[in-house]
Amino acid sequence: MSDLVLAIGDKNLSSWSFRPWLLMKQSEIAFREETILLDRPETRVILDKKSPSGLVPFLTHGDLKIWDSLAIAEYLNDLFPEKQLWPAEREARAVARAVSAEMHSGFAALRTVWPMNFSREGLRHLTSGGVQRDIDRINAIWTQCRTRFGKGSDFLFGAFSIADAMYASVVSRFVTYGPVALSDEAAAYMQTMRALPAYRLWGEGARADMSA
Ligand SMILES: N[C@@H](CCC(=O)N[C@@H](CS)C(=O)NCC(=O)O)C(=O)O
Repeated sequence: MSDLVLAIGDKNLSSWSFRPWLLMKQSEIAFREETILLDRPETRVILDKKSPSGLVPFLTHGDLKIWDSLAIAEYLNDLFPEKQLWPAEREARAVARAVSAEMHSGFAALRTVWPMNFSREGLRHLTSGGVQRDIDRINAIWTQCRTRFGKGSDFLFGAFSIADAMYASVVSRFVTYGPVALSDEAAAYMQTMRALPAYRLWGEGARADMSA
């Protein structure tokens, strides 16, 4: 049994949990998952007791707890250097870190107005309040990364990387609230992500959470 335990929220809702979960599944890193259902009367007490930040996701490794999606990804990169979770080439790695940090700290309008609702499609499409600006910026990022670093491959930087995991919940939002206008490269990238076995597995979990 693996000594890594990833605590996550509901698969339908918890966009931050989705990122390290997808990274680990897609990179074939063995782990056990622990679900802490959000928005329940008992959620706050459980999170305050178990999670250093009071949020999910957090990763437990022995007596160490690492919280925050991007820090978890960095820790996994340190633990498993052979998996090359960041691109091997220096310039690609620098840009992959930049777009991952931008996702982590930005796109507030998209994240607020279009919250992840993984199992739903065709929800009302509001692009006010900065949402369209966020969509345009993400379209530019996906297009530029695919064109400059990911050409001839399926992902943003060639092989699947932390950057792809960081943008996975945007793919889900575009499905739920779209269609959105994307370049051919960005649209193809979305399809690649949606077809990943790990992405689909998360979707099955999201639908199961909904019917629980
Ligand atoms: N910056 C954090 C954000 C984590 C976060 O906001 N998690 C949400 C769920 S997606 C949460 O735990 N909310 C607690 C609650 O709803 O009570 C990360 O990257 O992991």
